[in-house]
Amino acid sequence: SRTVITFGTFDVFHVGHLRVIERAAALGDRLVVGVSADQLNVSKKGREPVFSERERLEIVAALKPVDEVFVEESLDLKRDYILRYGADVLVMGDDWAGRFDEFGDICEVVYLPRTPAISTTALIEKISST
Ligand code: C2G
Repeated sequence: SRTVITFGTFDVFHVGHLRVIERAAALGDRLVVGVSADQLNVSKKGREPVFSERERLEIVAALKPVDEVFVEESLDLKRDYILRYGADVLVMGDDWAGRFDEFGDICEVVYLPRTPAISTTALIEKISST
């Protein structure tokens, strides 16, 4: 059986998140999702997520295509996570294209096209301007 792993913040969960998760799941038999820790977000994006890691984890864990979730504590642990969860495929949206090619020695690396015109940042701007 084929295990797929993907990572993300999944803050203010939207259809772009759902679609990448559905397409990732379709590439294997079991989908494991690493949800970025709050602290990782502060260092990565310079702000706290709207929803806490516990809330984001709870939402992602409840999705039908998702078999297992964990907190992604650091971007530098990707190789460890791939090995720990026995992933055969690493899937990321193509905003990360090329960034994880180094893991091609232990798994297949796939970048999927992002859903156009939707992002958490755009949503936050839209909501705060109304
Ligand atoms: N995504 C998408 N379409 C959008 C928005 C997001 O396909 N319109 C995808 C991203 O490409 C990513 C996933 O949804 O694969 C999660 O996106 P983010 O929550 O923005 O994740 P990010 O903060 O980039 O975290 O280790 C990597 C990081 O933890 C990824």
